[in-house]
Amino acid sequence: MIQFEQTIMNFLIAHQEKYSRTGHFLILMDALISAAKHIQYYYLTGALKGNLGLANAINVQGEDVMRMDQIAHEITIHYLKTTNRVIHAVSEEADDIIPLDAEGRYFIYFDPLDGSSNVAHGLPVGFLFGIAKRNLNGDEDGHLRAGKDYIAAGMFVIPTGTFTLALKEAGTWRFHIDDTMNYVRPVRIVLPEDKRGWELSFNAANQYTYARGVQEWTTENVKKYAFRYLGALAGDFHRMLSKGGMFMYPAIVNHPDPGKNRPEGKLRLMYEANVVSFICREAGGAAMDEKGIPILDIQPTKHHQRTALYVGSKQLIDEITPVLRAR
Ligand code: FDP
Repeated sequence: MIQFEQTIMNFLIAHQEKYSRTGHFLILMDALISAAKHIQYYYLTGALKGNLGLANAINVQGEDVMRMDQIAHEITIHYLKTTNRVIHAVSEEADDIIPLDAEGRYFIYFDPLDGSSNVAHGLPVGFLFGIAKRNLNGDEDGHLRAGKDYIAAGMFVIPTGTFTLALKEAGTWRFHIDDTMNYVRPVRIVLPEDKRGWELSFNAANQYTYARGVQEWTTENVKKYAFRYLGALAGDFHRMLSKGGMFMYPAIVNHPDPGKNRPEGKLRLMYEANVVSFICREAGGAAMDEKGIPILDIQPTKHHQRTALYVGSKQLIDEITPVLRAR
C-alpha cells in the first residue's frame, strides 16, 4: 500500500476552511512555496554552476551581494507577481519598496537568502517572510506593519528542506520536503518546557561588546545550558525552536573600536526579527529588543530598520527583560 502524506496545500486548505477564510492566501502561499523550491534547486546545484560566489555588488546594508542572493530575490519577485495578490514587497535585496499590484490584498516582507556567510559552503540558509493584509474596511495607506499585525510568517531552511510556518493565533507548524518536492507531514511545534535540552545561541566573539548587564547575564547563564552558534539565523533559530532556550543578537555598544558599535542592532526588523518572533510567539515563546520592548509591538519607521533581538522560551525572555529595561 502506498503511504500518502498530508501535503502543505491539503493542510492550508483545511485551515482556511476551518476559519472560513478566502482562497487568496492559498494563492500567495503557493507562490512562496514555488519560489522556495526554485531557490532550493539553484542552491543545490549552485557550486557546480558557479552561483555560490560574489556578484561584485553591495546591497543596501553595505554588504557584498552573493550571486545566490540576487537569484533568490529574482525568483521570489517573479512568483509574487504571478499572484496578483501582493500590493507591495519589501526585500532585503532591494533598496526601495517594490510595488506589485495596487489592487492586491497583502504586503510581504522577505529576505530571500538569509545567512550569507554559509552560502560559499553550501550550508543552510533561510528564506524568511512575513505577510500582512490590507485594510479591508476602509482606506489603505500602505504603511509598514508591526509584527503583531502580520497574519503569517515563515522560514524555509534551504537546502535542508524544512519549512516552518506560523499562522496568526493558529500555531507554528513544521513541514519537510519529500522526494516529489512537496512539503508534507505538518507537525505542530511548541517550545519544549524541559530545560535540560535548552540552548543559548549568540555570537560569543561579540560577548564583551554587549551592554554590561547583558554581558553579566550571558556569562552567568551560558553555564546552565548548551551553547550553539551556526552564524545563520535560520539554522540557529530552527535549533532553538526545537530545543527551547534563546537566540540573541544583542546591540554592540562596547566595541574596542567605537566605530564598530551597532547600538541599533544588526538584524532587520521586518523580515528577520519579526519573522522569527512571530513564529516563536505562535510556538509559545516571546521576543524583546534591546530596551525590553516586545519585538512584535515595534512600529517600523523604515523598511530596512534594524533591531537587537532576544527570542526564545518565555522563561528566559522574562529573565532577561528586566536586565534590558534597567538601562
Ligand atoms: P549574515 O550576516 O551572514 O547574512 O542577517 C544576517 C545574519 O547573517 C544572520 O543570519 C545571522 O544570525 C547573523 O547575521 C550572523 O551575524 P554574525 O556573523 O555577526 O554572528
